[in-house]
Amino acid sequence: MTRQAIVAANWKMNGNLSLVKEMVSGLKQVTLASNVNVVVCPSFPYLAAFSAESAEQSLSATICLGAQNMSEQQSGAFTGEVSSEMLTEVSAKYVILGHSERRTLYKESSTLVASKVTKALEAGLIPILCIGESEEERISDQTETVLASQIQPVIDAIGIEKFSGVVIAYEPVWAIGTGKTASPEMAQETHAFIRQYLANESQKIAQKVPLLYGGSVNRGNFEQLFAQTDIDGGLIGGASLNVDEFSVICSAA
Ligand code: G2H
Repeated sequence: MTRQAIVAANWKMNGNLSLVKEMVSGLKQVTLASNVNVVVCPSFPYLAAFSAESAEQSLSATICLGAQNMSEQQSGAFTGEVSSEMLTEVSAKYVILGHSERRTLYKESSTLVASKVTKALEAGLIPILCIGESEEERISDQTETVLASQIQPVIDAIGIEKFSGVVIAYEPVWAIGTGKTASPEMAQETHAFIRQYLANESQKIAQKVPLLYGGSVNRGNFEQLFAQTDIDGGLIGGASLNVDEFSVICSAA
């Protein structure tokens, strides 16, 4: 079975209108393999601009827009929050949820993340559910327990069947923005565990869910990572701010 491959750009709190224009122009030159979707996730203020620029330059529909977070609430008095419907109105198709920076810096629990995944699916968005262990957790052999504790609340909230509409990004926290990358073998072993964890509920769904790797992916290491059996693409931070580097990764994915 050929799974959907995805290369997603997580700009975090970086970028500006110039980068939006440059990225759309750069990606317009890229030829993607037939099973690859590219997702660009700029900060909220640039979503509409990316959408408009994509339309103006007639960007391929396989290059999509994503947000970096959203509220689990529908609407109302939640100052500073952004709803799923606001995202769909500006043509976002994906939303990153539960990124480790949200979990650690903003204390988002796995239960809250599960509520956000539920809300995103209801709105027709594709959640990119981020999971990953810290360095201490890996050293103390807790990786699988931690990953299970991040996946299970989502299964409990949506049921395994609806997991067919979810993408998982495995991002070991110790590899994020540090320049340290998991070796391809280590990443494959962990991705295989994640797929098996889903397979314990449904083999069919487990084979369908795209599993992305994230954490200091760049033009020098992506090929070996993406060549692994259970790695279906990447969630890319720092290297996605460079149009040339990101384009190279997308075109070779
Ligand atoms: C991990 C990743 C993108 P970077 O956070 O989600 O960032 O590639 O800079 O490690």
